[in-house]
Amino acid sequence: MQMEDLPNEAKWMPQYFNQTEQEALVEEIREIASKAPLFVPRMPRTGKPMSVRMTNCGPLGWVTTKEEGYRYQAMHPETGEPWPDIPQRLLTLWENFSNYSKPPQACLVNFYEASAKMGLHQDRDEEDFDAPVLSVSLGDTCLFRIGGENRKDPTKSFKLQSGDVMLLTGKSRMAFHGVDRIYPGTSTLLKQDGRINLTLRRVT
Ligand code: MD3
Ligand code: FE
Repeated sequence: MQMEDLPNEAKWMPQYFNQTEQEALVEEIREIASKAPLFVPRMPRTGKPMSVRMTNCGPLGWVTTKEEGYRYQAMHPETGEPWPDIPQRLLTLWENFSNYSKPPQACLVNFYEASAKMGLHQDRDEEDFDAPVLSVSLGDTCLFRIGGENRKDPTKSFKLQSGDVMLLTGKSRMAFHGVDRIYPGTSTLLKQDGRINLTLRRVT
């Protein structure tokens, strides 16, 4: 398997999941979204909608609303139901690559339509910054950008394709990162244009 080093100790495993595994993952995500529907995340205070839609699986899920802002919680913000379980193949991925003793507590599912993006940000709503973040890309290719711990640090851009896995560990855990664009029509994995990103995390 090829594993590429990115700045600040991030690791990139292009095409880690093969076509069959990607199809199985999409089916598992569909089942999750049927129980825990995609919701529109809203910026704290302004209530401005983000362009991605989200859901979660695992004991905790990341949510954001105008009134209560960014947080992890055990229930879906609209249905009030607990999140579905994290699929076994993602728990196995975490066991194989996280180098962390405890299992992930949250798996955020981001769905990007062709026009969606995610601005440069840091992930800092977790209490445990020692645990890595593991990310899986499915569907259309995107242009991903990662920098350093300060917003002004230089960034590096590259394309993430369906089946790619990234491990954010060490200094990269606090790196600014974002998704600048989606390239619609670059994958036939999903029934529609768009991209799914899964992030596995430890929260507490
Ligand atoms: C670098 N997701 O959910 S995945 C996010 O493609 C998020 O949906 C993007 O940023 C996406 O917070 C990027 C790659 C990723 C995930 C978490 C990171 C990169 C990261 C945490 C720290 C540093
Ligand atoms: Fe992030």
